[in-house]
Amino acid sequence: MATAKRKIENAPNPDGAKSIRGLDLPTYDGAGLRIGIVSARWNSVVCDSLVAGAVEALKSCNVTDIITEHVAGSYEIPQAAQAMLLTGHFDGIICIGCLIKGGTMHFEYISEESHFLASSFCLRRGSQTDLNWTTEDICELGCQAVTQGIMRLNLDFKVPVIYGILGCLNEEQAKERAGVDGAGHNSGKDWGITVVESCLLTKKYKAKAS
Ligand code: DLZ
Repeated sequence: MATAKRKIENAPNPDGAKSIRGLDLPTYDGAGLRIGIVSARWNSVVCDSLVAGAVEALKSCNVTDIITEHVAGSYEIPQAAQAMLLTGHFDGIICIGCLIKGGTMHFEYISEESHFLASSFCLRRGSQTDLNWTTEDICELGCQAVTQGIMRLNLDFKVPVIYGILGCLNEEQAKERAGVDGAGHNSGKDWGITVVESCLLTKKYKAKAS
């Protein structure tokens, strides 16, 4: 149940410009919920800050049963979350990772389905042969593979699996979205509140369905 009191600040528009965008963050009572966090160690300065933000938000919602696991990179996150979910212990999972575009085309490596995605980009562009990757394409490609894995888990396991994967063009952007060095806003806080909200909704409708 949402209460009027807010314990953590709302998430601003991630691009910093004045707009109506952003997430309203009420406080929920998540006492008794069992939450897993699976975080990548790639770009650990960013991911550690996101995990800390998520834990802070969970605790502000009275969640005490929090188990955090680490994997090497974002690519490993969906499978690790699946292993955790198979135990039946968790009411919800937060997946945390950070993909930063570097000087190489490495976002392609992270994509299990890169060929499928590459061809869908070709089709969208009306070209069969030349991808002409832009920075935005590459970022989108890497994120899409992880996104699809995480979405599958939501529907297969019928519990909330929160998408906490930052897709950033550079380190500065990543740090800002993780609140590193006091910059920007820590998105991990949003994900902590989001998982509680979604778990409570799931429990409410599961109770009605049974
Ligand atoms: C290999 C790689 C690269 C180049 N960049 C990132 C990144 O920016 N963010 C991230 O989470 N992981 C990265 N990885 C690692 C892959 O996710 C994965 O761990 C390896 O390809 C091994 O499967």
